[in-house]
Amino acid sequence: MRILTLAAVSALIAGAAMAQSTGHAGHAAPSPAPAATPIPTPAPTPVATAALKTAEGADAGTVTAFAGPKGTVLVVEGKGWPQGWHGVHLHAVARCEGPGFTSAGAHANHAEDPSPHGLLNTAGPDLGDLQNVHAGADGSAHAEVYAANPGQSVVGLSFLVHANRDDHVSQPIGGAGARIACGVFEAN
Ligand SMILES: [Cu+2]
Repeated sequence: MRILTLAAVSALIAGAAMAQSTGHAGHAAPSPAPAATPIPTPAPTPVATAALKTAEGADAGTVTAFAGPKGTVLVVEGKGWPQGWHGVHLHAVARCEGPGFTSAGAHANHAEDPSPHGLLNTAGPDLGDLQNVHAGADGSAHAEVYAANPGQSVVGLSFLVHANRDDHVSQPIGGAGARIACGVFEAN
């Protein structure tokens, strides 16, 4: 019976590995997959834009809306926001009058769809609910948030930025606090 030294075992393992890789290399190269039938994918074009203003009328950035089959992607480019997290929502009235922006009304479609507020509310969300957006120390915010509003246009709605983070559960606006910036969606 042979006694294998550790070195011999290592050599055997290495040899086996080499044989394996050689075997793989010996296989015929796989033929390229047949070209898939191209699915028409037009480049997304924005359907609406909202110019955000603070209560004092200062430029607070823009929100650009892209309509998908089951909802709307909103590209948020904020500026001059206080550092930290901010609740943002679609509000039902396309009117942004400072200082409190109460002119923008409640969340979109509260009246037609009485679901409670909150993306994480077991009975929610309402149709104006969106993900929070974070602003950096320089006041800029860059995010994409998604509104699950199939077939509904954001034109005729406003985009509201709140002072605080939305907890996605509590009523009526997740504790998001004051309305600090607002923009009306205009069709592109
Ligand atoms: Cu709101």
